Amino acid sequence: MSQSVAQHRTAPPAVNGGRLLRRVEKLGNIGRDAATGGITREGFSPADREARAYVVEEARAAGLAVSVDAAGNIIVRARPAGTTAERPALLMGSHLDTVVGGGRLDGAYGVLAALEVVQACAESGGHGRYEPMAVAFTNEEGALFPQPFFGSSVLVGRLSDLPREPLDHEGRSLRGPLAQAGGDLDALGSAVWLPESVAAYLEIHVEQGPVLERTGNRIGVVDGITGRTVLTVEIRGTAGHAGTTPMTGRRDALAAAARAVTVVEHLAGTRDLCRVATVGRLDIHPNSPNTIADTVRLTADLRDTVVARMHAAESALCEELREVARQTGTEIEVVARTHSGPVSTSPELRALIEENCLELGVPYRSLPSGAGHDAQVVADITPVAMIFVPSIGGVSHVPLEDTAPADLVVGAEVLLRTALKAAHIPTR
Ligand code: HGY
Ligand code: MN
Ligand code: MN
Repeated sequence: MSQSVAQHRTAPPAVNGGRLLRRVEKLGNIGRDAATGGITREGFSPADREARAYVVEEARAAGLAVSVDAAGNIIVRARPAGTTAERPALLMGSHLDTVVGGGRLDGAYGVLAALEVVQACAESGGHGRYEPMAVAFTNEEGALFPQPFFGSSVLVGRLSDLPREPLDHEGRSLRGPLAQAGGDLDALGSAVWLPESVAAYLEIHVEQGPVLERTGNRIGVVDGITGRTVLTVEIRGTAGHAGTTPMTGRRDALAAAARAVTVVEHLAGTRDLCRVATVGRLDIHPNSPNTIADTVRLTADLRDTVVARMHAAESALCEELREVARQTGTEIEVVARTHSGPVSTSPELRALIEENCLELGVPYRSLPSGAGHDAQVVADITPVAMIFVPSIGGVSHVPLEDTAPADLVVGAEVLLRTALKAAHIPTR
């Protein structure tokens, strides 16, 4: 082993399972609804800030160096920048924000497992060719501000994909909430990383599906991540009295929205133009029982692993919406679009994950991800890999989302060993 690869070696890094599970438990109480158990920490909300503060506090208490970039991403490393020879990062992470009423592991587990790996490396003192770092990306879900993958998009430099003034669903600016998270909308360029500054990106995540549980595997080696298009559609009609306005001549935005929701469902259903298609959010104005709605905003979430199918589904949707507008006398406009392409993960990193599963005697299998992840954005600048752990009952984005504690710990162990091998740091 050359001196440059391993210096000041003490015991090799090891995951502290108890510490990881305690942090998962604590973080799982932030933004939690006592009645339903659901977690609501929309990106840049007060609950999201509370979760971020907890992770920063834990990292600093562990003696790690913490910084927050202009996108609000939290970066954790063993030493402050400049105190060791700058080496490319072996980046690991995920997100702390959640959907409304979601689970306590989606994203959070990946951030805490990455923190555990960086802390274990710092405690062991091992050095390698790359520097293990943890990142908590901002606004992966896009629950409040509909710019999903905000933090990872900035990190890879996709600034032109983002609106100049990002607004939430009610039209409020991101500027203030981003500043409260330590970011700066006018300095996003300072948060962009050059490809040569990252050697690889690893993300561990709950599967959010049934495959691992059904097939008796404890680790999922993700081979590809689905593409995803999210359209925000605005339907404009005319408000009126529900009792005195004749049916003929109405421009009922909610009746038009009802047709639009069915159109979206058929894209993936009867028409099989894409794998899945969902309208998950509907904002109605004035949302009054005895008033005809004049404005409705809805989100259409289309997914597939084939880019051409995503494009076909999107154009079919726009064509059908023009027809709905004609039939209902409303105006229908796509007011925002976000596209995340499907990506394949790195075969070399996948091989390392499989090697570690064999060494640990942990059953594993490869599988695609139907969920989107920051990894598919970070793939713009570096090879990526994802490790899944089983979701009990295959559910996610709901309060019942859960994973066996032993699976959370073994997943972190696989992440640690993969990071060490990828960073050329000797393992046990
Ligand atoms: O929607 C997704 O696939 C992810 O949870 N952001
Ligand atoms: Mn999610
Ligand atoms: Mn997630």
